[in-house]
Amino acid sequence: MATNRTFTMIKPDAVKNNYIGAILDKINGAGFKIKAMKYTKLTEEAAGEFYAVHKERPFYGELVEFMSSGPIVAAILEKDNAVDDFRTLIGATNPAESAEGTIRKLYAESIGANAVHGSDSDENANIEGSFFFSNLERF
Ligand code: 3AN
Repeated sequence: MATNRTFTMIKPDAVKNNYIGAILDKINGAGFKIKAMKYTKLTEEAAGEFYAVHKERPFYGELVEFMSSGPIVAAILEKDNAVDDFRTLIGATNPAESAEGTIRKLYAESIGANAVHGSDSDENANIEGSFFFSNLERF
């Protein structure tokens, strides 16, 4: 049963390339409401914890280093079928394989520096949102 919330980060590459505004515009234009948001920077330790599920994957070190390399925008988004619809909006992990018009196709640099994160399940959306936001920071 799908819930109506997902979690996203605008990653360091997209922040550095001045795409925050363009990406938020795509998100709102696709019908997502912002329920929580912050501009922040992950320490290496926090990035390692956030991506702990990928610990055994060969790109884990690179991923942690990249995600702690500069500021990000974290947000909780709301829409019917939020998790699946947001993953459709952002496109495939590798921007070379992302569909035309998707956020990663438009704004990502590479498979690692791929502009945005989107939760892959309702359970992870909840865990990831709670990693960044207290109940007092969600509206
Ligand atoms: P997605 O974010 O599309 O769900 P996952 O869960 O397979 O993709 O991977 C998590 C993150 O790890 C990706 N967003 C990407 O930044 C990074 N990543 C995935 N595959 C690679 C790879 N082959 N090389 C470097 N980074 C990768």
